Amino acid sequence: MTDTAILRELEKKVLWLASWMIHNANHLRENPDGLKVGGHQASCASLATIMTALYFDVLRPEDRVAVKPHAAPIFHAIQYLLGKQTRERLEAFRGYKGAQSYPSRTKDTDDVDFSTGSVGLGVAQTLFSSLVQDYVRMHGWGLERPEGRMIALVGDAELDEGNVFEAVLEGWKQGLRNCWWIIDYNRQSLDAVVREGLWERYEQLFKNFGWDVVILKYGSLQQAAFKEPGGAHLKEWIDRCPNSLYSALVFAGGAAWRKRLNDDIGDQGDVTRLIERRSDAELAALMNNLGGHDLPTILDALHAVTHDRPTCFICYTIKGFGLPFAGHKDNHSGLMTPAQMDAFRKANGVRPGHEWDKFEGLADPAKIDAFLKRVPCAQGRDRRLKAARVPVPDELPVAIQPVMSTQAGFGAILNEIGRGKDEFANRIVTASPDVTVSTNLGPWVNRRGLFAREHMADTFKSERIPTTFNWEFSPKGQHIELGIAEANLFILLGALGLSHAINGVRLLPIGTLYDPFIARGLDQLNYACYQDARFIVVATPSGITLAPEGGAHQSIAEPLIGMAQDGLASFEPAFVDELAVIMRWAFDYIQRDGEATPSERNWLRDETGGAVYLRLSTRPIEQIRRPMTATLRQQIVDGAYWLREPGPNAQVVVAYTGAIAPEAIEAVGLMAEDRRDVGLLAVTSADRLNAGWTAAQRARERGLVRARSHIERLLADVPPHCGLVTVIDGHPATLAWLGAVAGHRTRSLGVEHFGQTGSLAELYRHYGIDANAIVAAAETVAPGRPIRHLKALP
Ligand SMILES: Cc1ncc(C[n+]2csc(CCOP(=O)(O)OP(=O)(O)O)c2C)c(N)n1
Ligand SMILES: [Mg+2]
Repeated sequence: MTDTAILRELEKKVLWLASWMIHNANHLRENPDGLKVGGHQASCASLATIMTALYFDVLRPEDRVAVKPHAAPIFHAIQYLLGKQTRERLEAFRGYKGAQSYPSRTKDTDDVDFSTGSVGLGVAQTLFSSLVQDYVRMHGWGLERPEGRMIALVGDAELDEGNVFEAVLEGWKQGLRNCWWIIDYNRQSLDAVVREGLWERYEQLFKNFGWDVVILKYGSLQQAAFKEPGGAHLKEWIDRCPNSLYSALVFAGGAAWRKRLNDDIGDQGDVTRLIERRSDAELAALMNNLGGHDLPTILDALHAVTHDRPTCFICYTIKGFGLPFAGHKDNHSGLMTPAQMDAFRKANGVRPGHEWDKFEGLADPAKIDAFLKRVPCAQGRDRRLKAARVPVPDELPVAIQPVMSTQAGFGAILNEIGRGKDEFANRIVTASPDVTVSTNLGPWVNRRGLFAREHMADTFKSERIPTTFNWEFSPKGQHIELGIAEANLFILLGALGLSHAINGVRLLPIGTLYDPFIARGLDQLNYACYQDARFIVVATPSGITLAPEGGAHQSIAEPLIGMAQDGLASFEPAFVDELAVIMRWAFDYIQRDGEATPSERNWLRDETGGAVYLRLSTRPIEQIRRPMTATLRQQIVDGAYWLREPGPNAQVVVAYTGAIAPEAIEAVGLMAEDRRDVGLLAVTSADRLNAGWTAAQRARERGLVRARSHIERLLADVPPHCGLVTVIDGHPATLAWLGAVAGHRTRSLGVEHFGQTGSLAELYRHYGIDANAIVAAAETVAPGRPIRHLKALP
């Protein structure tokens, strides 16, 4: 048996197993909820041949792949044959702890390299992973391993997603190498058949950005038929045939092909004979033999790439190839009926009861078994690499000015780190989408330089023109400057933040952007977190506090995003000493990979680690001179501390977050004469406070009656009658829940509308988060005599 013959058997097997897995989940397994299970049998089928060629032959252990979301069952079937997936998980496909509907790095157990699901993101992830591989190797790390190719199996409709092209543009700027995108050009999306001639646009586009483009249109049967007399006419007909008609004829089968071909070109002698020489089945096989379903064509094309240029393969395929609904435009969610499945089972030579057997129905099990054992990509160690943690200094020194913003503090802290020659400073890599200077990364970049594969001098510097920033590129630079596409920033952070697992080399990535533009890359941020990538994102400026900067740049929802985003710990410090503590913790936190058991101290799952979001501000505020004690440090990280502890008879507590601190402090001062024992709670992380509180409640409900979260301890001695006013330059709901912790009457101030420009005083008054508004709110939740310092409200 030749290797190609074995691969043909495996292709059949893979399609059978994927189809059976989906069938089992829908028709055989009990699904009590009345919900559709689904499974994308058609989407799987169009990639079955390409994935067979790739996984069983072309891939090398160092290559990494993002599989089109809907081809997950094919992927799991392949891993099953390679001994990396269990039958139990296949049987539980889409069920509890079963194989996932879309390949998942974090939830699947069979070596998923990159998660997919939100179309377009996995595609871009491979591109940025190639850049990160270059970054790592250019810095002299990981050279003991061979260079891998980062490969995306792309659904053609994924190319509708703009993020793919943002990535292509960035890849061109950065000198992308070792990246393959294999497009499953089945000319179908979810709803319908795609526009004619898209391949020509793609071909031009990719070539424009420096990619090689390889088109796999005709399979080897077709190529042979084109050489027969009349073959040229057949080829011409195929080339002219609209996508929809081709799909419809694929669905209709051999007799329909014959009729249509005879009607269109059957009067041309040679070609008539070419058609007539074939039975209906043979004719259908010929017409269905597109490049993407022809093993020899695919293998030749993939093996022919011996260079490192980025390469796009446009592979003509048929959605549902080999299945009864092949080519039908409605097949996306199509499932084979039990009768169709039975026929398919027989066609595959599978006996009832032997559906999961690896070698059932295969021509030469012993040979195939031996072949599977030597499949190149399954050789060697784990695909998930490990990298030691980079030691983080106990403290991050920073010279704190009497009046300073958190953004300036961030720049100053990194500038200090930038002086270092140690491993810690060397492993930091920063990135920014064209806001490097305006987010205060300038001093760091001056020290550490920009990254590029080739040296590029700063022309201003070489021309001796005075300039603040040294914009010099080199392979040793530690800042990756991106174009203004926040989507790319988050995908890059995802790739940098997985370098320990993909390249075996740990990086400490920091990305900066303006806070409102988190929304621009939000799905990418979610995607990076979903993959458990580790990075620090610094968003600044934020809120309405950026005042004259303009209404369009104000952010409201981001604190809530910070709270709700899984895998992301969010902070919004007010003072630079807090920021230094949080950043030190963050550098450690992003490297953790321990157990998910909550700590009894704060009920957070801190040992698991995660990514970190810092919401900073450009507002210079008066800093507090104070010693940084171990307790304060811990409380800052846990999410809150008393800036002024409320007395035993406290009538009002003000809880604030971030740059609005001076207004909260002022308001507390204004109330001091008329309300007793006023407290001031500094909330450095609403996210962590809230998560700890929720976890502690859950623990109590499960019987751990003594479980207490950090916020519960902080509020434990605040008398029940005390009113609570919360204030943040962001959505008021961020802190509103504080009232529910111990049942205090609460009024939450924040920003619900945005867009006005002006001075800080004007805007804080306009949106009702100034000292006056805090005092007025306090009066409503903490009755008593009028507060004398309450200024007349406008
Ligand atoms: C961001 C996003 N939007 C929408 C969807 C829903 N969706 C799933 S598959 C699909 C069409 C995919 O078509 P294509 O990439 O050509 O794959 P095929 O099914 O043809 O294999 C859509 C719209 C999604 N998964 N992600
Ligand atoms: Mg498609």
